[in-house]
Amino acid sequence: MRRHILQFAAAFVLTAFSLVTGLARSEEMKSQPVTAGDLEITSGWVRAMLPGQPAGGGFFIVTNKGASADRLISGSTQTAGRVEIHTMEIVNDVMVMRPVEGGLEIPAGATVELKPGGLHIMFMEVADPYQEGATVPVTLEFEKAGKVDLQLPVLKGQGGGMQHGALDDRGAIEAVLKAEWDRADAPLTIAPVVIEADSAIAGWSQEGRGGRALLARKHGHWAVHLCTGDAAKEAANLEKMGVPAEVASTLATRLAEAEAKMDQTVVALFSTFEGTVMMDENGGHDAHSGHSTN
Ligand SMILES: [Cu+2]
Repeated sequence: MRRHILQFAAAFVLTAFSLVTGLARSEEMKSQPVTAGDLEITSGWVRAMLPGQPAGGGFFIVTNKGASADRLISGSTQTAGRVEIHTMEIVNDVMVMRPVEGGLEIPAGATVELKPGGLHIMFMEVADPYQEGATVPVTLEFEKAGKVDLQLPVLKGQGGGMQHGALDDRGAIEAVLKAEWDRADAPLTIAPVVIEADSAIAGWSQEGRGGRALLARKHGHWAVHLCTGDAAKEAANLEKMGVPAEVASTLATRLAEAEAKMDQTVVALFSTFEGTVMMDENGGHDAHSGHSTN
């Protein structure tokens, strides 16, 4: 009885102050602590995905209370084709995600936080994008602690003081490109990504080749419209490709600014893509031949 009253009181307080304590409330909604050997995993959650988005991020905090290091080596879930461990860092003003090679070390006595904008697990090939309010069952595998089952609530991305809208779009665009072309033996590097309204241009490179992809957002879902090379640098060309005039000039300006800050040997790869390859509505099978054009 006493417990019920406390719960009611807690719920009331949380509701009454939800505007100012939004962050505390979402803390509350994250997964409960799970212990496995010397490890404790807390505050797990998965970011809600947009319709059609094929990949999404998952986050948690892991504390190693033992005297020796452990290592997160893999993850799996029935809800995704595969789970990868990623880092995200800003390189020349551009967010770059890459797999953590050899697993993620959890040093003795340390707490490692997977969080938006940093380390995360990435759910790839998600057939049914995760919706807020759902729960994603995930099995993590650690070198010493073994397999750990987690139930991660799906929450909206939250705070952190960064431009989350832009980051979410960038993440969605990277996910669309990676789902199509990234391979373990030929990692796809995506940078820069410039976005204006419902249009975006992403530079990509892979195995010494590269190009610029023009993406369009329809019904909240980014898709590759076409792959090209230098044609994407000119606003007039972007207009011919279907980008509205004001958007085309802004995109071209942003692209030039972003590329100017990059390693120019990478930018030079973008020019090696000859011609323009249109993608079909679903992201496109022709895309493969397009990207392997020398
Ligand atoms: Cu990732």
